[in-house]
Amino acid sequence: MKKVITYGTYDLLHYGHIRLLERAKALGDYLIVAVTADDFDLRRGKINVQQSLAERIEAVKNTGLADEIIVEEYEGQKIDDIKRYDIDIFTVGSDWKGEFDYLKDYCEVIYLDRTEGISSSELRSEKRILHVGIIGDNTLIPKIIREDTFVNGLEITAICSPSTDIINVAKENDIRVFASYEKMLKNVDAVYIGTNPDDHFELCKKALMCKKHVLCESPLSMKKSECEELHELAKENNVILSEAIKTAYSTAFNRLILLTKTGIIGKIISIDSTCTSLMEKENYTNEEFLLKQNSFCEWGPTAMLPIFMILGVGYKHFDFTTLYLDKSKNFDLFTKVNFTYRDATASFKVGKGVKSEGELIISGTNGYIYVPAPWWKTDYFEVRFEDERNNKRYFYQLDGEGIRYELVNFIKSVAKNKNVSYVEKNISLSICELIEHFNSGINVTEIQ
Ligand code: C2G
Repeated sequence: MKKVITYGTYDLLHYGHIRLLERAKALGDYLIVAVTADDFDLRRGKINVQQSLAERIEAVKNTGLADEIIVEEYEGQKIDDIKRYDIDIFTVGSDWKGEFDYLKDYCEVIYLDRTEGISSSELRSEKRILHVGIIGDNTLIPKIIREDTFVNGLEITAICSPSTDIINVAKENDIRVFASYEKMLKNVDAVYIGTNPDDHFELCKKALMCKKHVLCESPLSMKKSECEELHELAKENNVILSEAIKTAYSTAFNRLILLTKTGIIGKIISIDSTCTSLMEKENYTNEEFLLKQNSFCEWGPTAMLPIFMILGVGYKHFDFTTLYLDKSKNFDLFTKVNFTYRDATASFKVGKGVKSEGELIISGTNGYIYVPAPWWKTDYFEVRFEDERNNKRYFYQLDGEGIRYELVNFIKSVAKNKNVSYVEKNISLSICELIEHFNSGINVTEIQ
């Protein structure tokens, strides 16, 4: 019996796929189709796959052409499969010509002509493209413009920014520059807001009232009540309001959160996170410091994220210890926050005038998870136990610091007309609430 194997994603199964499967089947007596797992597709840069693995397998099954379906999960698996299933012929479309010649050491390799004029990418892009305008001058904007090129279904078409550097990047990318936010809103379907957080509320409000979808850097506002108002406005106007914290979309971070829920380190008793980026004091005047985001606003949302995602937002007590830049108390050089929960404790440290190790430690009754600095853009973490022989290391790919998946998630929310953001509404509200307490000086102890 001649055994044939072929591989593919088979997203939105179409005529081109079916023709390939028919010809693959005709090459032998038994056809194995390997469908790529979501993780494997992510690792090889296919991030816009629309259907789940289960749906794609179902579609291949329904063709009736596969005698057996397997899942492709790792680099190098093809060699394993060919040996394990005793394969005679490996085949794929001619778009891969030459790529799999190394398999000739194990079986015959045949490239079948690709069917012209149809592809999953075309089918995906037939869905409406979301035109996004950017407002602001934060350092993430050039990264967002770059990451946009990897994401189907979303195009950055407009920008409104006080920064000439950002305007230049926009011009290089053929993005239309607007002097007025209101005018820009009329020309887009959605906005990304990356301004000073003091302006987030007003800018979000304007966009939502014009029925534009919003992706806004965290915090959405300086007050919890305003944050609530924004979520309500999004609902009333039937548009998406999504809070941007890129770490929430990093694969390693997501897997870590899921892992804590499996009980691998027992009951979680303590979480400690640290985020700092030093602005050396001798290089800036106090006026220059005050023009920037303070430590709490810039780093607080990221530092709080693992605490709120794992322990929830129902803490019983909180307090702040802060070192301010000057008497205005508008800029905290360093802040340490303690939370007490009924059954756990947590703390985070943020600083732009103090440097520390940017690590995340989650301590449990059986062991702990250690994420090395800078934990907020990590591709790696370790689960550690008393008996170090049981320690486990986890590695994941981090594309675009999480921004790429943040954009993909935003289009998914818009397409589904349902907010599937990883920063849920209760977390969004709690971030604003804590910032409001801090700015009002509630439970703040100042150090000098
Ligand atoms: N195909 C084709 N004609 C098209 C589109 C796709 O013949 N118009 C073929 C591809 O060449 C491939 C198969 O259909 O052999 C599945 O295509 P995809 O789902 O796009 O998967 P691909 O990314 O090509 O995966 O490591 C190799 C991969 O697993 C192949």
